[in-house]
This record gives sequence, structure tokens and C-alpha cells, in this order.
Amino acid sequence: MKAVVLAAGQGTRMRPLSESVPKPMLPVADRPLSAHTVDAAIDAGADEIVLVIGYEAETVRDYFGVEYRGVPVTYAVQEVQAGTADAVNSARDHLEGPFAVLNGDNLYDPDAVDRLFDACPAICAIEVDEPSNYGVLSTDGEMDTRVTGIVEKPDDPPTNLANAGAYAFPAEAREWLEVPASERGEREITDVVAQVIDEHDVTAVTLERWLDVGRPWELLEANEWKVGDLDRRIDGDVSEAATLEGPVVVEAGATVRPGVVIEGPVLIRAGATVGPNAYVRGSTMVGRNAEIGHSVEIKNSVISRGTSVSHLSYVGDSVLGQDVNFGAGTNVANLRHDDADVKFTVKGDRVSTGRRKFGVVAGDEVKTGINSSLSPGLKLGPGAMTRPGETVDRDR
Ligand code: TTP
Repeated sequence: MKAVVLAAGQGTRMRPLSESVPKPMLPVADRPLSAHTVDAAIDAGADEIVLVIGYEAETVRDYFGVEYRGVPVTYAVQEVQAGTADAVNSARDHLEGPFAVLNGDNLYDPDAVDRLFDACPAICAIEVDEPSNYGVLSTDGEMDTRVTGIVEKPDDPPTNLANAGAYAFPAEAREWLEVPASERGEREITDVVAQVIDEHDVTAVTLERWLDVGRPWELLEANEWKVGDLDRRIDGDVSEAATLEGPVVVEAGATVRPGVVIEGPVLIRAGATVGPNAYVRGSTMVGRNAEIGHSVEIKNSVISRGTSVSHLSYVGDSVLGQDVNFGAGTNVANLRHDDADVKFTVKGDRVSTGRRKFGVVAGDEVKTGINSSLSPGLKLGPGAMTRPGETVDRDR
């Protein structure tokens, strides 16, 4: 079966991280976010990947090329990001026979896509606590059963089964992709799903674990998941005077200096240097060519490629973009005094991250002056700077 992977979105909720790197290419453990989706499709037996690209399309194309893991990759360009049904429709000329559609920014159980393909026509579903925030499925009975309807963000949800953004469609669905725009002005794939449900028996394939990666703290959660899945592997240059505990991966070409303590799960990518005397712990990803300096502590964070955190700094529960430079003694606060969940600004609104601990999100090329203090939930846009000794509690 061909798998259409949607990767044309602008990722506006992921700003500032998605301003120069498109969301599908943001790092999740040792590969871009969308590569996890493509891998899941290939592992399930997809015989061709059709990537729908648009925003920053060339970066996606450069990564996957014309063949990925031995499977042909073709591209459909969605000129205007007019919705998920429109995205699939732009791949229409590539389609014949039954086909799968997967969101390029979702992570699934390892075997979920396999079960989805086998059950075609089918849709992946996950049990959630607050179904009103999702597309919700109605079914005719127990789990793994027939879907009888789908409704977007209902006030009165018929079940707690949320649409998990993965579909196996029958061949005719190719003719049903030109749906009208919804109230929010997008051509939505749920309207295509609704027609498939009307004309076919559609199975709900239920998932144990799923993550829709739309906002910066969800990128952190994606890394917690995928860094946590790595097996210990030490290929880099690690000092005998360093201590590496648990599932730690040090890629070839990375350097870990004396006195460093790393508590896995932690991934240190090629070209990165850590230490001396640094402490790296808890689901941290240190990207390619990043530098973690003397006596720095990094906890549960994503440090993107080329970023430097200088001596005597602390970074916790944070996402730093590419080529960021944290000056010496930069300290990130990741916990509020009132213990409430940390809030973050998404498209102008302060929203709860649902996390008691969340630090800062720094766009590419942010620079902090020495001894900067950064408050929980702070957003620093690409290229933003702080002065030496500054306490920063407002986004910039
Ligand atoms: P969304 O997460 O709804 O959209 P987005 O990724 O652009 O993010 P944001 O809302 O923050 O701006 O999209 C779900 C998936 O569909 C995602 O993988 C991107 C993809 N998509 C397209 O390919 N084309 C589109 O026109 C839209 C709206 C989404």
C-alpha cells in the first residue's frame, strides 16, 4: 500500500522553533520528526512513500531523497496550506488502489501502522480523557470495532476515542478528496473520513500510545519518548574519568570529557562535546556539533545542532533551537513558586503546557548574556538577545 505522509503544514503553533526549520524536520532523538512517521509506514510494509510538502519543502526533500530505506519516495507539492484533505488531494495523481494517510507530525505505537494497514479501511483511535479537544469517533460497540461516525471537537462527545491522524482508505476515497472548506476555512480530512464511513465498514484500530507534536513542549515529550527507546551504545570518544549510567548513546565523533556524569536516557549526537565536569540527565538530546561546557547541568532538554551552553549554566525541561549561544552562568527556571502548571504563549494566547516543570524555548541563534536568569515558560524568538545579568520573564 502507498502511504501519503502529510508534511506541508506551517507549524505555526510550534513557533519559534518552526520559523527556520519546518516542523517535520525538527529533531526527535536521532532523526527528524517526520522520519518517525515514514519509518512506521515502511515498517508496516508501505511500498511507496508520497510526501506532501509545502512550507520549507526543500529541506524535507533533501532529507528523504528519492529512496529512503530502500523504498521509493515521491513528492506532491501543496502550494497553499488549505487543509489536510487538500494536502491529500495534492497527492491525488500518485494514488491508485487503497492508500494510507499519516500525519507527518504524529508518533504512534510501533505496531499501530501495521495493524492499520491490515484492517483497511480503518482509522487509528486513542482513548483520551478530554475528547472534546479532538475529532471523536462513534462506534457500534467495543474497541477495535466498526466506526459509525466522526465529529470534530464536539461539546458532547459520543465516546472518548480520538482520531489519531492515521487512515487506511479504500481506492475510491481518491474521488472523495475535494471536500468543501469547513467553518475554520480548511478542507479537512475528517470530511473525507465521514464519506468513507458512510460507504464502507471502517475499523477503529486502537493505540496504546500516541503523540500529536504541535507545540514546543510536545517536541520535548516526543524526545522523551524516542530518546527513552534507545539502547545503550557508546561509539564516541568517552574519557575514562566520565561516568555513563543507563541507556546512554554517544554517537561516533562525539566527545565526552573527564568528570562528566550522564544519566540515561541521553543521546549525544556526532560532533557534540560535553564537559569537563558536566551533568547531563533525564531524556536529553544533545544535537550534532553542540557544545555543553564546563560544569553545565542539562536536564530533560532538547539541545539542537550547533548550540552552545557555556560553563556554569543550568538548562532544564527546555528546547533550544539551532546555533543558540547561552552565555556563562545562564540559569533556566523550570518550576513556578506556586507549583502550578507552566504556561506558554501559542499564537498569542497563554496556554497551559500541562507540565509542572517546563523551562524555556529558544529559537535559532538566540544569545544570552552571562548570568542571565530565564523564567519558566519563556519564549525567545530567533536571534533574540539578553543582556548580562538580566532577569527575563517576558517573551521576546
Ligand atoms: P496541523 O497540525 O493541523 O497543522 P500544522 O502542522 O501546519 O500546524 P499549525 O496548526 O501549528 O500551523 O496539521 C496536521 C498535519 O497535516 C501535519 O502533519 C501537517 C499537515 N498539513 C498539511 O500537510 N497541509 C495542510 O494544509 C495542513 C493544514 C496540514
